[in-house]
Amino acid sequence: MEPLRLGLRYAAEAAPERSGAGAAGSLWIEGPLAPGVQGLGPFSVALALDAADDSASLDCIVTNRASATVQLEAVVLGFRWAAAGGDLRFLRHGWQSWSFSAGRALDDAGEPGFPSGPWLRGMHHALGAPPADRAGWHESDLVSVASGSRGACLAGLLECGVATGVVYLRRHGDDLLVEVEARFEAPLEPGARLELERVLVALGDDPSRLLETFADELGARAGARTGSPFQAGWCSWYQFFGQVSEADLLRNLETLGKARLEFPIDLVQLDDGYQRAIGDWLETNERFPRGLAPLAQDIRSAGFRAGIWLAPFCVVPESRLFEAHPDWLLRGEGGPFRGLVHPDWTRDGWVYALDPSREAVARHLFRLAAALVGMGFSYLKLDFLYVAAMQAVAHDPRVTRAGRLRRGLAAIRDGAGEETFLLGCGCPLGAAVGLVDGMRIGPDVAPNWAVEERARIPGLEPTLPASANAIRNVLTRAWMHRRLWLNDPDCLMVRHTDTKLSSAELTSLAGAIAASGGMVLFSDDVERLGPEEKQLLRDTLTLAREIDDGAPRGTARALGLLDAPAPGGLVGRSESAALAFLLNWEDRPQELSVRLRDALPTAGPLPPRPALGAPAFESDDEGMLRASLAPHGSLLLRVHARIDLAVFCDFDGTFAVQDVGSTLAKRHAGDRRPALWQRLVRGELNAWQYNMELLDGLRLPEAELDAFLRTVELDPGASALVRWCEERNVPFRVLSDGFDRNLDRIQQLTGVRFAYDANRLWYENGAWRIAASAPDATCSCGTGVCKRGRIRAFRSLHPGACIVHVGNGRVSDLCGALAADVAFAKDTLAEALALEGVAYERFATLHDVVAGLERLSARLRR
Ligand code: 9PG
Repeated sequence: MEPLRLGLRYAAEAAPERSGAGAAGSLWIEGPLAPGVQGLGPFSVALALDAADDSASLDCIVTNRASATVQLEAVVLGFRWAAAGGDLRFLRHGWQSWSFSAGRALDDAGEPGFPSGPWLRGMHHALGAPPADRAGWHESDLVSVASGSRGACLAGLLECGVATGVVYLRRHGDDLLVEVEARFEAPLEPGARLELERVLVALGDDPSRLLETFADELGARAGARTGSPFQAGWCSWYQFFGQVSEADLLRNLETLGKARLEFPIDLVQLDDGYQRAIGDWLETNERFPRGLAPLAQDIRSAGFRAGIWLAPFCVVPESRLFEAHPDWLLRGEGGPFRGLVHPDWTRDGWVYALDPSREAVARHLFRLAAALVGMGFSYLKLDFLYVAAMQAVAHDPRVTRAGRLRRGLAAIRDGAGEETFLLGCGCPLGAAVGLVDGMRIGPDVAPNWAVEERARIPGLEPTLPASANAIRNVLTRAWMHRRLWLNDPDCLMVRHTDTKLSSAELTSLAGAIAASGGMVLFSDDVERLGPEEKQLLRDTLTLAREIDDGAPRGTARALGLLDAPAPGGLVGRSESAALAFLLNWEDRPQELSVRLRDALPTAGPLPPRPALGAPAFESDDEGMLRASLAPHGSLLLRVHARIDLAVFCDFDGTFAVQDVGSTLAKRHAGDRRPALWQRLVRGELNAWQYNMELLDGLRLPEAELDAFLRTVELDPGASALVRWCEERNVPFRVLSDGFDRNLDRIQQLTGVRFAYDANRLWYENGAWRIAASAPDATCSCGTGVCKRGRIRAFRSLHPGACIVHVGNGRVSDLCGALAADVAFAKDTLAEALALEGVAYERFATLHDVVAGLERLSARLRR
């Protein structure tokens, strides 16, 4: 990659209403893209270049040297990729959640014209109209990667809420020209100094890997929030849409409570349809007679987290907010700016946008989020966020479009607090990193495969609600997961009624979600689901969680990322297996094949197993898999990786210093404990029955448990152990007779992620409830999670693996230690193993275990 040119787009006078690409009066000036300071027109530009072997980052500072304010539209950094090779394709990445993202041919035609005008184009592109001099260039928002016979090349802007990045690409003979436009679109006062976000360019072999590196860097710079536990829940939208009622929600809540052990979800989210008017989010309409607070309380007492949808920047004239604060809106030509058209939301269809560049608006957003959280909602789905960042006139023109979005989101984050899960939706991607916990990465799913005829709008088809559109982006944006946030692939639907989706299409949606390892919210009327539909739901939850489990970064990669019309599939990896998803995009049956070895080089000896009722398939000695797939049908295969070494580790007293369960029991059931302990010693109770007697029904306030969990410390070598395993692809799993909710919380508090098996814990009607998750009646351990059982199950899938168990207790760890090949032990486990005459390695901290594993793996390699 060669640096080529540095350009500036600007206008001599600040005129925000004219801001935008190639507006009349817009000037262009350029110089060489070279490190150091250069004068360009009224500006001085300082460029720092940090080049490594196959990547470079560029930081640019622009100062206005003139005596008048100038309008800086964009800073352009241009590069040449010499002799890029033939057959170039590139990722056309869209601006916001719903925008089209997929590969295209890098032909000479450039970005296709948009048939429905700049305003609608501006809904999905950073720019409503590209600069006139970009004719013939291809365009991509935030980042792009091009790939051909000679490798791949990435360019992007590490957006942090100042500028908006647009990448332009075009062929030039044998070369590829790539230019990153950092769109600033704001005035720069005399002497003012602007530090732009870093531009990253990189060369490599694999486009997915380059995008993962880009996301790693962006996530690190913008402080991405990637540590939330796996999200599993229910959402009202895709079953009830805008007509949802309180009765619908309560009915589903009740069914979900009864089916808690069948469907392991902990979130119930109310979507659009409850509010009095768009803008008045704290007031409900006649279908929600009791208002929001009692509903949040009902959801929480039933043992679920309460989630709610809102479009915090949207306002309609029917709202009290519009009436009270007409001055809070972004402005357009001759009136308030029209953010979008939505006939279900308002009489005349026009929806207006709040202007977060105003202090008062930021305060309002803060109070709104705080009020919802105060009612008991701990999950906010923030929708239609792009309206705040459209090309419109703001009260304070110095706040850029990305800055408006970021200010608004920051106010919501401050009001909601650190513990609330914020989901971005319809959201420009770059500027939201670091503020949201989850992000919708594609168009809406729908109970139909393709876009409905009546909903078509020329140019918008690939972004409109349709399951095929949603799946496309799940595949092309898989690299963002747990690098920028948790990916939300949008809802799973499993019903066969109230839908036009065929069985094959439903399963394809489920398979794409599962292999992506993203969030799983489902949207069906639960009591109407039949046994097969429930099975599909359960399996999808299990598989997606397995892919997401423990990995600090997303693992899923598209198969043929840049292929048209979309990637052929997706491979997600867990610590010991992979899920390969292969989709027939065609409207007719088709035979498809995939070479598994390319997708997963370390497949183990066991044959792949179909998941989610995948169709029959054939495989040959070369590792080629073939299947006949129905129209829009798919193949989902579970492939077990080849494993030489695996580590299972106890939690209480081993991975963590404290014993969570027994400390709680001591403190809060101290009076009952001695008698129960005697019964346990006498063999009248087994370990799980002891837990049930002690903890099930315990009336300890949630906040008190949380306060205790904050005091839990991990062993000093805990994160080193996890890292050691991660770096060597050694599966690591905590096996605990403790509880899922506590382990999730401790992971969040400590920032150390790990996969685990543990019992279920939830808070229902003011008391804690527990359920065993993997007991084994044939084992003498009597625990809720029999460690011998877990280890045997693993061994059956990975014959030949050397299995290590690490533990400290004689009750729950003994059967695990005996089932493993190598035992690390301390405390009563060490005593028990010594008594049995079983060899073990003694350890004091997990640092000792790391050292022991180092020796063990050296022996295994010999
Ligand atoms: C509620 C819905 C759901 C959904 C959101 C969002 O382009 N469009 O016309 C378009 C319409 C609706 C829409 C997205 C795009 O849905 O994604 O999950 O919350 O709002 O109104």
